[in-house]
Amino acid sequence: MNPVPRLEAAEIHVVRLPLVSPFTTSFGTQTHKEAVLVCLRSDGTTGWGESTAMPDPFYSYETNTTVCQVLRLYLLPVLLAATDLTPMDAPHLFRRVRGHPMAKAAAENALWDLWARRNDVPLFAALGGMARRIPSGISIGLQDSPERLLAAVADACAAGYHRVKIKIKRGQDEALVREVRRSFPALPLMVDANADYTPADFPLLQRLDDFNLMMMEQPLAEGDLFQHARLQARLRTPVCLDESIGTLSDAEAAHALGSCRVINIKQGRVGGLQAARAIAAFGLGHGLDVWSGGMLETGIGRAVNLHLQTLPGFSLPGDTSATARYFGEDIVDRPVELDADGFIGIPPGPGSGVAIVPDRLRRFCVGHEVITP
Ligand code: OSB
Ligand code: MG
Repeated sequence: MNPVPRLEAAEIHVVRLPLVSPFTTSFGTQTHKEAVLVCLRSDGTTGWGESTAMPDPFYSYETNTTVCQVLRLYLLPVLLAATDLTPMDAPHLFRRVRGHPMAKAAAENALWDLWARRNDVPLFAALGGMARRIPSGISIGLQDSPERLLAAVADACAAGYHRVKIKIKRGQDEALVREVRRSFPALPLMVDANADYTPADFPLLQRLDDFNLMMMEQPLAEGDLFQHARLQARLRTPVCLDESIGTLSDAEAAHALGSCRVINIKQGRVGGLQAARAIAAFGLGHGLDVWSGGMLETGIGRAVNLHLQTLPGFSLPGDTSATARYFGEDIVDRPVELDADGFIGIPPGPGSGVAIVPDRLRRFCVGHEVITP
C-alpha cells in the first residue's frame, strides 16, 4: 500500500442531527447527536473521520469544543506538515498531545479512510480484518416506565438483534432487570451502569448475579480498577469495562488485577483504530472477550465500527444497530440495516464504503472550518 504523499487541506465539520427518540443513560439524556467530523484531502480523494465526543464532559472529559480546539491547534497542523503518511504514523505524530483520545481518533480514522481509498481497498482489509458479516446488538436507554422498557426490548427481539443491553442506574436496576428477565428468559441480556455505583452498592450488584446476565458493564467509577477487581471476585457475572479502558496499558492492568473479563472497545475512547486493534489483539491473547461499543455515531463512525469488528478478537455482538433506530436521515449513504438474521454487512467499496451526501451535510452543519498547510 502506498503512503499519502501529502495533504492539501483538512476540514472540521460540526453536525447536529435530531435523534428519533431521546437516549437516556445514568449521566443524562440526549435528544440530538452533535458530532465533530474531520475531512482530509489529497489529490482529489477525501477521507472522513468522526469524533465520538459529546457536547458535555459527562461520559468522559472531552467535549466537542475541546475536540475542535485540539484538532485545529495541534493534530491537523501536524498531519498537514507531514509527508508520505500512513495511518500507522498518526499515534507517533500525536504523541506530544496528552490525552484527548477522541480528537486523535477522529484525525487518525480520517487518515485510515483516505489511505484505504487511495489504495482502492476496503478499510477492513487495510486493518487486516476478514470479510464477514457482523452480529448486531442494541443498547436501550433508560425508559420512563417498566412497560416502555419491556416494549423496547420486545421490539429489539423482533428486529433480530443478537443481544440486548439495557441501561441501569441507582434506583432503576434490580426490579427492571427482574421484569425483563421474567418476560425474556432466554434473551442474551446485559446491563450498563455508566459508572453510577460505588462499593457501597456491592450487595445490590451481587443480587444481579441471579439474572443470568451476559455481563455487567462499567458498574463503578472510571478510574477504579481496584474496586472493579474486588467486585469481579464476588460475581459470577463477567464485569465488562468501558469508561475505565483508555489505553492498552489500562487493558493490561485490568487483566492483571482481575478487574474485568470483557472489554467494550470504543475506537474513539482509546484514541483510534490502531489502539483499538492492539487492545483486541491483547484480549484475544489473554482470554478477554472484546466487542465494539458505540456512541450513537452518524454513518461515518458507524461504518468504522463495522470494519473494526472484522478483526480477530471481536468475539461478541457489539452496540452497532441500524441507522433508522437513531436517525430519520443520516449524513451518509448507505444507511446500516439488519439482514433478516440480525447480521450487518460491511459497506462495500474502498475505505469505509459510505459516502457523505453533500446536501444533508449542509443541512445538518452547525460549524465548518478549513485548515491548510
Ligand atoms: O456507555 O456504551 C455506552 C451511548 C453514549 C454514551 C455511552 C454509551 C452509549 C451507548 C449507546 O450505550 C451505544 C450505541 O447505540 O451507539
Ligand atoms: Mg458503556
